[in-house]
Amino acid sequence: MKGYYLTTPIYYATGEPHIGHAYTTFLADTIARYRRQAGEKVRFLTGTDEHGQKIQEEAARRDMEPLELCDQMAERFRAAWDRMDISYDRFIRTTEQEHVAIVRSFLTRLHERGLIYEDFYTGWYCVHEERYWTKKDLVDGENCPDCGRPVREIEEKNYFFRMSRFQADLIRHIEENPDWIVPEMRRNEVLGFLQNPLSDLSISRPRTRLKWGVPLPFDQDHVTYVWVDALINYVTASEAITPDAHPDEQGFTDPAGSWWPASLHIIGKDILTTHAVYWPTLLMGVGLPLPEKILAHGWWVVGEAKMSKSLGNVVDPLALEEEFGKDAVRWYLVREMPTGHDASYTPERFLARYEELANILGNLASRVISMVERYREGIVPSARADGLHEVEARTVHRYEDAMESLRIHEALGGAMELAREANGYVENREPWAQAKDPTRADDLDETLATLIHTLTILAALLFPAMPTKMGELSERLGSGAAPPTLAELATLEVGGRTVQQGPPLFPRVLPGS
Ligand code: ME8
Repeated sequence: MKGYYLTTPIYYATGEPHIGHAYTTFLADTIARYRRQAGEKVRFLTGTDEHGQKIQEEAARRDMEPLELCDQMAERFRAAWDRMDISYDRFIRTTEQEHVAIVRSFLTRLHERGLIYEDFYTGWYCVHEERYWTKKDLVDGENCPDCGRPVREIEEKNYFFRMSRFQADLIRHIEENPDWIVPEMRRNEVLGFLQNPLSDLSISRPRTRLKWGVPLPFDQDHVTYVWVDALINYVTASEAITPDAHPDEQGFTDPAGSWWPASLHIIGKDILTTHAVYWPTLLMGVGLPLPEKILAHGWWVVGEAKMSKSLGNVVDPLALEEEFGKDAVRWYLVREMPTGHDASYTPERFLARYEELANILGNLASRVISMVERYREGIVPSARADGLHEVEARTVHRYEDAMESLRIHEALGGAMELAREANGYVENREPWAQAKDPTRADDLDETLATLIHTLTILAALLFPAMPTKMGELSERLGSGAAPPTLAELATLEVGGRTVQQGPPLFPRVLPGS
């Protein structure tokens, strides 16, 4: 049954989706659609992270029950993704019964394998980041080094997972699999972190302090640390383990027949340690195979500033969607950020990327279709269509290579270059002049057939990133709502198709209009 199983982080059910969440989710959706287009069986997972202190406190602040808040926020995320055409196959919520049962059997298995012990913990805790710090980590002796908020000093009994036992195995795995964490700088970051002795991981919180979580199966007075609970979501949704399975049962020893292991975890660089250190060691602890790849992408800032509620500069993808349409937002985010690196959102860059769609791609489609209508009554001539053959072949080849290596921005940028070349071809061939001269009818046929050929390829390459508009384009080109697969492009014939003009694919928008 195994096909391509890819995941996004499950987002905290405390705030509204913003362009950071949207970016990760668009990237995942683009990859999922690319894989499906290639004929692979795909499982695409996203969802919400609903336990822990952060949720408990946010619910109290809003005078709500935690579950009420989670119900509301899970719906917001789901609605946002539906509006943006996200083709997820499963939306998981960590408060689901099934997930809770699997967290408990995961922990029972670790416990029965002697990998969990009790100890006292003294240290500093950041509620916002849901993590412990030692004194030396703190900024100015009292603030979280990640988010800058004040930490709390606590002393309590915790259960610990013997993470340190797996340090050597993890280092070996990373060294033997150079592409396991991409990009390389993130892999180096993890290897650097692993140069210091790995401590054991606190996996519980006393219920006296935190009620909102999954009770430990072996001590009801403690709940599971939210990160352990959250990471297990990837296994829950893989259907490797049935909720009522005994922890010695098959799923843990042989996940064949399920979606596990994940083909790709897509995350932001902020949660690299949890995914590249906690998660693989926990999996080693229960005996499950490790995910095949982790892509840790970069960070969106707004102008020069960190995006934050307190600065009031959080960019709402739904507001952009309302103004420019979903595909323009998807395009901007995935095309603008070099996969793996940081990027800065500015309204000017957004407009520049939008204009690229309108002036290069949209304009090409509209002028070519209108010439086929005007000069050939809307029927694509059955003529040679290889006027741009070389650049098309090169683009498809590079596109595939970039998609396979997860340089998604590069794949999209390459396709846009092909559209630019096609515009240049129109200028060179001057079809309007060819149309005026009856002796050049064959030339005109060739020009038009070539351009429709190229546009059909563009619709296919850009479909994973912009499914609505490229589906529309494909229909206008007479290829049906689903553009051809990459394999089909090699033998693409466009002669005889009927094309049809429609309203501009990317209407010109005046700033602030
Ligand atoms: O960390 N730039 O959830 P979260 C780029 N629940 N990506 C960003 C971003 C930004 N400015 N801001 C957020 C959690 N993201 C945990 C995850 S997984 C088992 C548990 C994206 O709501 C990016 O993918 O804080 C980042 O890793 C994620 O949102 C964090 O979402």
